[in-house]
Amino acid sequence: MALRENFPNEPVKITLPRIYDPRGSLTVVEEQNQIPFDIARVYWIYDVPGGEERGAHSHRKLQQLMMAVSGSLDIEVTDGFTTKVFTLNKPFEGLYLPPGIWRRMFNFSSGSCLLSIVSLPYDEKEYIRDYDEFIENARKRGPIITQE
Ligand code: T46
Repeated sequence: MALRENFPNEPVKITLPRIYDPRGSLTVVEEQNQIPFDIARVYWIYDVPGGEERGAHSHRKLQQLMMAVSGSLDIEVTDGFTTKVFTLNKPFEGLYLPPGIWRRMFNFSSGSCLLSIVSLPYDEKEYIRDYDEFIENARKRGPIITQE
């Protein structure tokens, strides 16, 4: 069965392949192998001043994998019902986010770099940046995040 059919439809941390070598480690992400979507775009966030936050939006259809390829940061995610905080601090760990998740990134360490691999080209119309609109959509749709 294809990875996309088996993959959890909620925010989940995944451990990526780590290829050890005396020369250093290498981590790889391939579409339909570690992630359940085809890669349309890659961007990275760096030089974040101490105390700054980013995000505060959700996506209508976009799926993504985020990795702290250096340093660390926290990501708070909510589906409008349940809120969780994930810490990214290893270059071989990623956080998968399906559509419909409001996210906020904070606690960026000095020198951190947040790499994001996403399923769609950039399109501002694909964002929900208004929290009230997000909550209205969430109420119509129902929960995404499994409560532990
Ligand atoms: C997300 C987190 C992790 C572009 O022109 N092209 C792009 O591909 C992106 C991602 C952004 N932009 C422009 C749009 C804004 O004028 O760059 C500016 C900053 O974007 P934004 O305020 O959305 O940045 P963040 O850090 O709040 O969010 C970004 C992504 O937009 C978002 O999808 O999940 O990083």
